[in-house]
Amino acid sequence: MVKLGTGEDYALSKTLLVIVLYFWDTRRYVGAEVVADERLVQGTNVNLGDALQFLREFDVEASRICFSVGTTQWSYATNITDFNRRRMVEEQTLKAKFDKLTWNRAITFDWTRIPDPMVRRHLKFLVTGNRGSLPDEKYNEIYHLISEMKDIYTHTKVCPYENFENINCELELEDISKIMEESRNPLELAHIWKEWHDKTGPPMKNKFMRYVEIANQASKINGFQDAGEEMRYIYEDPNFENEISESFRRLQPLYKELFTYVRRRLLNQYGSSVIRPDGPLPAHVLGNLWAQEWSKIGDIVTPYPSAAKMDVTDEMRRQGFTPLRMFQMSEEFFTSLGLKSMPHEFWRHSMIERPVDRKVQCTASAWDFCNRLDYRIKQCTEVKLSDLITTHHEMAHIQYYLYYAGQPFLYRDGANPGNYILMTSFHEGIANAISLSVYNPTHLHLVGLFNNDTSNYETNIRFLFELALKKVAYAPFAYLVDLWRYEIFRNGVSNMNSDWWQLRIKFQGIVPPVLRSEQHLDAAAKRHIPADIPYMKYYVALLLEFQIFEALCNAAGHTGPLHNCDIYRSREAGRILSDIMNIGKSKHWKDVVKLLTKGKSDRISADSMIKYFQPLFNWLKVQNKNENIVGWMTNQEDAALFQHLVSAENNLKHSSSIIRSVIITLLPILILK
Ligand code: X8Z
Ligand code: ZN
Repeated sequence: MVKLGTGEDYALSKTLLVIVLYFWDTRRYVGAEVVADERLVQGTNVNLGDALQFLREFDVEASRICFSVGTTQWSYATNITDFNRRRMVEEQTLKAKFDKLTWNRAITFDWTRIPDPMVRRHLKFLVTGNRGSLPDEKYNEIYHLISEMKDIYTHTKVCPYENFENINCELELEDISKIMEESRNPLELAHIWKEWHDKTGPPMKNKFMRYVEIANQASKINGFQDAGEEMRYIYEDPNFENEISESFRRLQPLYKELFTYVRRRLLNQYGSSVIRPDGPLPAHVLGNLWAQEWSKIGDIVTPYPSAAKMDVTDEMRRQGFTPLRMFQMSEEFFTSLGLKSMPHEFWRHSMIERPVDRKVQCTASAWDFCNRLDYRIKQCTEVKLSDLITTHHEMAHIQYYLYYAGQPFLYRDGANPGNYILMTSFHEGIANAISLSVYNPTHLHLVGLFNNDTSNYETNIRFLFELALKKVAYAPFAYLVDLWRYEIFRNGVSNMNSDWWQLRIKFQGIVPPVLRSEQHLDAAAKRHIPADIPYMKYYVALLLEFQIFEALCNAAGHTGPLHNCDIYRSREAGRILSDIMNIGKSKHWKDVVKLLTKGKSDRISADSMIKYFQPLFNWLKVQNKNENIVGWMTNQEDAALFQHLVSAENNLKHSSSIIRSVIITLLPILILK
């Protein structure tokens, strides 16, 4: 089953894996060989009839399994009981067995020599991006390692600030995130930051090192230099890394302007004991545990606080909105574009409010049950603007499912996680492009929720600034997470933490608030690292979001600043959307971008994002004109914070301002632990 959103993924337990491996077809290596130029493990069968037969059987069985896994996952997510969990796990076991058997059968074909391009593409999808080539015990081992690292991440609890006896150390990630968003006490923030990073990374470090070793072994068997190269292979484009790095280079000036303005406002808030006027920013004061997006410090840094605010929650409540009305309004947005209504089953089975009688997982998500009938949203909707945006976002995923329903299973979604990386980027790109059209002065005015002057300059700058805290601030983080992983897979595990902070300081201008060493593994404080989930797809999705939005706005005949565009009621925009959604992943992503841009480009690019934020960019340049430096200057103190060879003593002697004060405050804790 396919589920997009913020839901949990359900790992198989260790016991399960043992069962799976027991069933695993040991004919795996029959006829398999590594072909250097085509890289992937493949066999010798080039019979088209055999391949078609195999793919037909695969399609039927994969859809059936997808439906049964989806049904039990849905039951569990909307009614958390032990019984439902057990049923879900049983179905997942069967799916895991099926996945392995599929891989075993797929590699008996020499897909590179099968004459039909569609069949070739299908077979290639079935053999790429998974570790099926490992011998059983190694496959088992890496699976366990990932599941143990995920367990450490999920079960980490930390002690609150000013709790010297270390009692009540029960803060979980949700509580921690809330403190990072809401606290304005830099010492409390540094404490929580340190607690989380100290309790996630170090216990995982050895496991992570072994994981790197086995992942690389699997990729080598598959014909790649290392696991990073295999991760990039999924993008089906040898020039992918260059294209992406070029897009990032283009975004950097905008990021640096935003960074510089935010630093000045943070300096006003916290003073020079916390913020150095020309330096990088410490990771703990940006309203997010990973400093990946900064929207939660809007109250400190957003300009023109008295300009009209786009948050129309109060107005929605005044007008008596309900969750059902929010869903109907979203549906009307899509039908106004000429897209599909939600099917009967959607209204019948979706969970659009938090039930009062049972425990559920509340994170919003959109579900495809793979039977071309059943599509649902799970959302504990509250009457507020952010939930209205989420409703449109999730419904855009359902539209995607509805449009590519006619494609074979593999073009709707891949049988293994590697394969749907780009699908995720397009899914998220489209859903967020729709969100841009809804969370927008023009649209909210048109639907009667925003009753202020939409052309007011300050209102527009304020709006763009708040969005930039989310989107522009996120770009370098989304870009660097996998750069780090590529580096580790390529160069080994000797300086992992200092490599991480070098990238953080280089691309984000972020330093740790307290001393770090090679005992730490701060990248592992982000879920996607222990969970083995690729991250570059989010960077691609970010760029695509704006590229798709601009293309839709052009089709809708929009003129004027891009951020004021609303595609509501544009059949032309709807046509582009349905054309690209229909394709699913049956074509190379470059063909989809070509279609989107009416043949003008086949590249992922930052141009649309820059265009969108251009008025803010101009405004920021004026605001920053008296700054000594736009961006950040690093010095030895910054590097000393994370370079393991530098002793804590040395570091303290040289460090200044914020860093020193935080270190001094935290040193007893550092030493005692
Ligand atoms: O991991 C997620 C989603 C699941 S795909 C919760 N996201 C990234 C993150 O949290 O870092 C969504 C945005 C980026
Ligand atoms: Zn989404």
